[in-house]
Amino acid sequence: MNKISIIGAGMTGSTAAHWLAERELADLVLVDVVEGMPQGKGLDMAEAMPIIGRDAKVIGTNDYAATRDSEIVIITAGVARKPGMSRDDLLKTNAEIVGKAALETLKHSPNAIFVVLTNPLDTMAYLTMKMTKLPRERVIGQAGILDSARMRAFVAMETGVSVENIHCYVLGGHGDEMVPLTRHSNIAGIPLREYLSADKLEAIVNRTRKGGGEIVNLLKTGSAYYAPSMACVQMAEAILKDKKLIVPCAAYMDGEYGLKDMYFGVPVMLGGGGMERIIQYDFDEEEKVMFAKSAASVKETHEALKSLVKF
Ligand code: TXD
Repeated sequence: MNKISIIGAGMTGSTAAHWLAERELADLVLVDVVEGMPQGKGLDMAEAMPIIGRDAKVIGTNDYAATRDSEIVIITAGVARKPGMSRDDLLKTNAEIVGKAALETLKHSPNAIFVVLTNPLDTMAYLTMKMTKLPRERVIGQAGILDSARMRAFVAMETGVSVENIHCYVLGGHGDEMVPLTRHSNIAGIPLREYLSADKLEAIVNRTRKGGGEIVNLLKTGSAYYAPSMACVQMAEAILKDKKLIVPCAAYMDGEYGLKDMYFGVPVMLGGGGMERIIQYDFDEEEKVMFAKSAASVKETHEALKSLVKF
C-alpha cells in the first residue's frame, strides 16, 4: 500500500484522509501539534474501515517519525487569520508552520512529492520549494482544481447538465484576482460562451472568484474543506497512479507564461513524477491582462514573504 502523510489534522486534512481511506488509495498518517486530536481522528477513521471493507491503515500522531517513507506529503497545517491579525502576521505564522512541516517530513521521506494547501497558497508552495530545495516537479500547490470545481458546480446548477459534462478552467493565483477562462470552458464541447448568456456567465465568474468567501460567510467559523480536500485527493490519485492528468495547480514558473521565480496557477500534467509538465495556453488580450493582474498580486505576497523569512 502507498503511504500519504497529512500535516495538519484540522478540517481539510482530516477530510482528505477520510476520502483517501474510503478509496483505499494509501495508508494514512495524520500529524498535528494538538495532543490527542490526530490520534483520536485516526483511530475513529481506522474503526470505520471494517464497515466499508477497506484495508487502509489510518493513524494520527504528534511525531513526524511516523511519516517515514511517505510517497506523498500533504500540508494543510496553519492558522486562520484572527481579528486584529495583519496579513503579514498571518504570513509569518503560517510560513513558520509550513516551513517546519516541510523540513520535518522531508527528513523522514526524502523521495516524497509535496502537495501544499495552506494559505496564502501560492506563497506557501513557494516557501516549501525554497526551504526543501526540492525540484519544482515535487512541490505542487492545490488551488486550481478547487476553483475550477466551484465554477463547474455553478454552471451545473445554472444549466441542469451533469457536472461530468462541464469543463471549466480557472487559473492564476488563489485569490480574488483568479482567472476563470470562459473562452476555454465548455459543456460537452459546446463553448460556455455559446451555452450561457453573457450576464449569466458573468455572474458565475464573479461567484467563482468569491467562492471561498461565500462558504466562510455561511459557516461563520472556519472555511471550506470538502471540496478543497477532494481536490488534493484527485492530485494524490493522479500521482500515485501515474495518470498524466491535466489539471490546474500552482506550479513554479521558470519562464512559462512570461513568469519567473514564483508559484502560480496554470494547467499542469500530474503523474508519477509529480508536476511533470506545464501546459501552455494561448491567451487573448483580455486574458493576458487578467493573468498579469493576478500574477502581480501573488508576486507581492512572495516579496512580503522574502522580507519576513530567510531561506
Ligand atoms: O484551496 C486551498 N488551497 C485551501 C486552503 C482550501 C481550504 C483550506 N485552505 C487552507 O488550509 C486554510 O486557509 C488554512 O491555511 C489551511 C487549513 O485549513 P483548515 O480548514 O483545515 O484549518 P483547520 O481546521 O484550522 O486546521 C489546521 C490544522 C489545525 O488542526 C492545527 O492544530 C494544525 O493545522 N496546526 C499544525 N499542525 C502541525 N504542525 C503545526 N505547527 C501546526 N500548527 C497548526
